[in-house]
Amino acid sequence: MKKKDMKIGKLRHCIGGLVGLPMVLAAQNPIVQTMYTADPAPMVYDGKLFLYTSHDEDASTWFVMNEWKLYSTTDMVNWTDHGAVLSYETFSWAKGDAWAMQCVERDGKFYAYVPVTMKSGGGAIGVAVADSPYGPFHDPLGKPLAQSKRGDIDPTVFIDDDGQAYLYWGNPFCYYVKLNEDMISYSGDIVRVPMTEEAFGKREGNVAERPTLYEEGPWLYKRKDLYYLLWAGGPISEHLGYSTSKSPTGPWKYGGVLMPTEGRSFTNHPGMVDYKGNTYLFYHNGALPGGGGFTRSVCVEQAEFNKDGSIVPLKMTAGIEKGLETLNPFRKTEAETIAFSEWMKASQNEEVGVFVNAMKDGAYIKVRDVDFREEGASHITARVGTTHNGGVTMEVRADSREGRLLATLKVPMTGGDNRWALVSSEIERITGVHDLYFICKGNQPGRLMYFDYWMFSK
Ligand code: FUB
Repeated sequence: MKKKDMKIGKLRHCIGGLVGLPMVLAAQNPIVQTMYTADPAPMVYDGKLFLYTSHDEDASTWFVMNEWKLYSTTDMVNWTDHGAVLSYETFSWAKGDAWAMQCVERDGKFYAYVPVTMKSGGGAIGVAVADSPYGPFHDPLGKPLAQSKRGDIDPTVFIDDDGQAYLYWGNPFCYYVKLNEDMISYSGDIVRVPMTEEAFGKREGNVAERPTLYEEGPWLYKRKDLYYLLWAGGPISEHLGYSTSKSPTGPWKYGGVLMPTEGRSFTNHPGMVDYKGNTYLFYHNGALPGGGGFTRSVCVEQAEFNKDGSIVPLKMTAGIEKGLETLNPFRKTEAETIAFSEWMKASQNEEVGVFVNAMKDGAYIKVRDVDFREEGASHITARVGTTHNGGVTMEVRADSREGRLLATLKVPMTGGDNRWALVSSEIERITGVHDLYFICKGNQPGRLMYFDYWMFSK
């Protein structure tokens, strides 16, 4: 079945079955509020958690997805947007459909495995390489890496302790190959994983080609000596399930439901990683305003394991409650480092890279656990701009949107987001750890202002 047919089939099942999910104000989930993101793929490198995602275009009524985005964190509550790092156009032989990808590091190089639709028709798995997690990525092959000619989507790559790397992918079948050490070729045949009830559980109802719960989105993860294959399970709306094995190639044993269906998106997609002593499950739902099956948002929960290695089932929650470290306000912090925001949209350009746009009066950014230390801060600087001639300000407040007012910065007319102004203000000294709020004010219609970075000084 072609990529498109497969998804139309899914859509038919989901129409009428969507459930409203209230936007939880001041929550941590979804992680990204400044655009729609899906298919989270976490990667830990050099002390940082990187999160690659696909990108659902605004107001999509289909999987309109052209590029892959990158976010990072060191505290699990403030996430920095690094913009689009890869697009289907990276692959000269592709014509679109930048769906779920995963990036892994090997010997200081970064390998991004992606599904795309080929110019010649049909889907395939490609690979792109970079010297840094931020890119730039290039296509070393100039052609697909792997292709089964049936449901070639959702690649996941895992490098075992002995150095052997495995590439899994597929919907409705699950395939794998053993990657060579160069990570851009493989040895042996493509293996189709036996779709047995023992491996993936039994599906009820119309099971023609899908006798098990496995649907798509495999993610390979290892804990102690046990291998976990997480996947999105059917029938739609999807839940997350998992299987375990003593070997990275199976045989797999069905482990149960990891996350039941909920959350206003008819797909879900797992990504699991260990970071700073915890294990995190990333997934997506339709939690943002305007969110749904084609306008999704990535979220995260902390995962726990039972003594026997089984995973404690997870519900979708408001997110991580406690940050892992504090943020230093005396260093330049990008405006796109965000714990939570509303009515803010992210963009990027050549002048400043990624920045955020306030789309209406009251649009705000929350940054968590900012540590002014005992010595405190008495001065703030921010790079901002607007196309409006007066009447636009940005309030900086501590602890809540109505909390202590530290500064009201006047935003000068710069004339476009390729022109910026540095504004600054003395503030009454603030010490200790606080959440910060940047609240954009003004009654002008349309985009109110744009915001690039901020920094405090003593
Ligand atoms: O994002 C497009 C597709 O939806 C992915 O490839 C699937 O895993 C599902 O999330």
